[in-house]
Amino acid sequence: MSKDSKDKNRYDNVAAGSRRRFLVGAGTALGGGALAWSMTGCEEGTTTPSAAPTPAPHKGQEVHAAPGQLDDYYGFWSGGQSGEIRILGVPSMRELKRIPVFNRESATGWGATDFSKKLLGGTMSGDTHHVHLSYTDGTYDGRYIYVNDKFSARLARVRIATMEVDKIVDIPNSQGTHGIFPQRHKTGLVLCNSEFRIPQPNDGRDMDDPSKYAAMHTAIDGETMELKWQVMVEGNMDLCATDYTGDYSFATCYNSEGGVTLEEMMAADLDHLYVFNLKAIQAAVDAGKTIEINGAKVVDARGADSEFVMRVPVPKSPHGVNITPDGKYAVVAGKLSPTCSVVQIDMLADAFAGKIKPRDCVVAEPEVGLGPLHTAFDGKGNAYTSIFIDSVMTKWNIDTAIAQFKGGTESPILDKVDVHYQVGHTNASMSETKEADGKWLVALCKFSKDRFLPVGMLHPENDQLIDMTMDKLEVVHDGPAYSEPHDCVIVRRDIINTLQVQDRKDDRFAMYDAWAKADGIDIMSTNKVIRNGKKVRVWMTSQAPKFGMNEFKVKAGDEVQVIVTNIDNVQDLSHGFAVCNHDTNMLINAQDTQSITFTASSKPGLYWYYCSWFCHALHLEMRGRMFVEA
Ligand code: K7E
Ligand code: CUA
Repeated sequence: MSKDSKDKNRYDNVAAGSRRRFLVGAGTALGGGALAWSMTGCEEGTTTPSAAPTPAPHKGQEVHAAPGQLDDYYGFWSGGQSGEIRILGVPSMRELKRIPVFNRESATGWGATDFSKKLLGGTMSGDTHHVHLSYTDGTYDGRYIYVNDKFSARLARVRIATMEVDKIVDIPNSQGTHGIFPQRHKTGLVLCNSEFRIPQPNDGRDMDDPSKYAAMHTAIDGETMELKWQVMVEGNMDLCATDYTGDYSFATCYNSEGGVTLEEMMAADLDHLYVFNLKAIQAAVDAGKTIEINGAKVVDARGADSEFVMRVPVPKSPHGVNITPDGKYAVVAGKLSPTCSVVQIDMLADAFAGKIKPRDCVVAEPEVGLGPLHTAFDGKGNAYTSIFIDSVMTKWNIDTAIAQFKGGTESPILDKVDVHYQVGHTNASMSETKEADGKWLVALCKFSKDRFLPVGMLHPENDQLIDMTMDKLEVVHDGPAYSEPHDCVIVRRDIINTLQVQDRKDDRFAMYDAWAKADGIDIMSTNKVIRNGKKVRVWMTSQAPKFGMNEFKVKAGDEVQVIVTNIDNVQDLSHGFAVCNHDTNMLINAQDTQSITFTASSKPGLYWYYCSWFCHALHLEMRGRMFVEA
């Protein structure tokens, strides 16, 4: 038997055995067998590549982008523990750019420049899971990208015009900030879930008393990036969503048990979808009915349902929550239940009013496969759910699922396609807007196993592209990805408009302008060294292929700040500024200013500085001498 068919059999056996169980408990398929299988699917020791059979020619949309041909969509991928955001073209899946966010990046100097250091505050790593764009009137407005940091409970914003981070905010009273979602009716609040429950306040009290732990649903103003309020709940929160009207936000709660071990967290057969009533919360905040914890205004909504929070019971350890493009339903993926729960949003008001029970708002619960995680939509009434354990994408019809829940006999399941392997997030073109267009679906697979040349112990992940325009789903591209994108959004290209040269409108420029004013210089033309005790400030221009200054002098151990303005006014004419043997490099785009501060070597001598980004035929000559005097 070939290795492929052996693995296929093993997969079939595990999947078939697991499907018999409606709910998955600790120690059964997810706890033991299937997950363990997914980790050990390959034989031990070295592997040799064995390619899958060549697929039949694809009959759907054009996938390949020929040289010079532009993609129809931008894909914004989170970068997981790399701390970054990535931009891909879809459908070619070509990686176009990485935006450093919470990570220090050598190429651009992000995390080393003065501005980025100020934003990062010395925390130089991040775990980005969820990347979402700002909205106006139910669709993307092309202004901002928001992304979470799960490591250190932060929210960052990227200005789309520059594709650079312009704000980072710390989220207090939170650990494991995971699901985030901006409001969709306008650029309003960005809601952020803390996944890990902690004592409130977390100051050494109640450390080993989980009954006192709580989690925060936090509202950040998407315009100012300031903290507005927090709602404290007892259970942990995972994924986040907002409706299309500004009335509600949602959070899945997989640990309603309040457990602190795996077994405890998986005990209950029903957990919750938390529904947050944003107007009631805002009214309480406005009326001062909040407590203050570490400077945050906190609405305490622990325990029972109230005007602020309602708990809709759903099976079991739910993960993703996604809103249909028509705004009618929230689809909650069961994770440890092979079901998705469909919650009808316009029934929630009656449940808040006590006229019906929260569970009455669940209008469908189709069985979609083992380990459902996230759901995308085509805008035509169909849902596409990623199924982790089965390694499939399941296409199902929402109306048929609702009819089935009422007793109908037609199966809502329309198709299942194998993906390779263990898919986490999925998303589709414009899926999270009212303009969902049903063109391209991606499956972000956590494991790739035999799909690529072996590259050592850590394999790439596999971001697979699926054509969703035909009756049958068809995988049309394997996209190896470095660790570890969780989520992505796919955005029509006409929505994204970026600058070709810097417009100098970010907060950053106010900082440089203030320094320039203090030093009495013209930032766009002056080349000057200004000494202030042990501090030296160097103002310098750059214009291909020359820096405005061929040399400057400092003293050993000086604190040196170099501020470089790129006065080239040409698209893609970027320069770098690197100082030899000083761990110092930064990128300066056309018409941009960047600054970096470093300590001059304790060893007197000559240190060249040079342009580190290729800019001109005489790029190698674009350099100068820094003299470090004793
Ligand atoms: Cu499902 Cu962090 Cu969105 Cu990973 S989360 S998959
Ligand atoms: Cu300037 Cu290379």
